[in-house]
Amino acid sequence: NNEEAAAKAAAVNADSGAPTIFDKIINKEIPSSIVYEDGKVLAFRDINPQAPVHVLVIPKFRDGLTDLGKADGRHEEILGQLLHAAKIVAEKEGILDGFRVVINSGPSACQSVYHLHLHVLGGRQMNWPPG
Ligand code: IU
Repeated sequence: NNEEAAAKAAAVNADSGAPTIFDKIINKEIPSSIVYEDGKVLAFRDINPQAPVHVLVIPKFRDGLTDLGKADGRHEEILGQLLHAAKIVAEKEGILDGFRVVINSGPSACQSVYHLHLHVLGGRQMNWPPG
């Protein structure tokens, strides 16, 4: 089932610090549907959307941020920029009335790509608690 698949992916991909597929998306070596981009941040549609709007917001320069659990003081500025970009994405996508921002950090959270990313989800009723 989906949960088992996610857990397996998380285990296989557990943080090695190696480049990820997101670097290829940043470098436009593989195509993506870009929603917002500036000098520091890229936002593109998730390939496996979990809601009518499902956009990933990532730093263009990972700088050790494989996951949020690796954040330290030097990342404060980019962390703020990522959250601000999430708001810009929500505005562009017309979901400012209600949207969710999720960060999966580490294997127990089923993180599968070790390049920090914010999920911006909306366009339907979001339920709580998440799984
Ligand atoms: P997670 O928080 O690490 O589990 O999220 C990774 C997301 O990246 C997940 O929702 C995938 O569908 C998504 N994704 C993608 O959009 N494009 C890709 O090429 C790959 C994963 I690999």
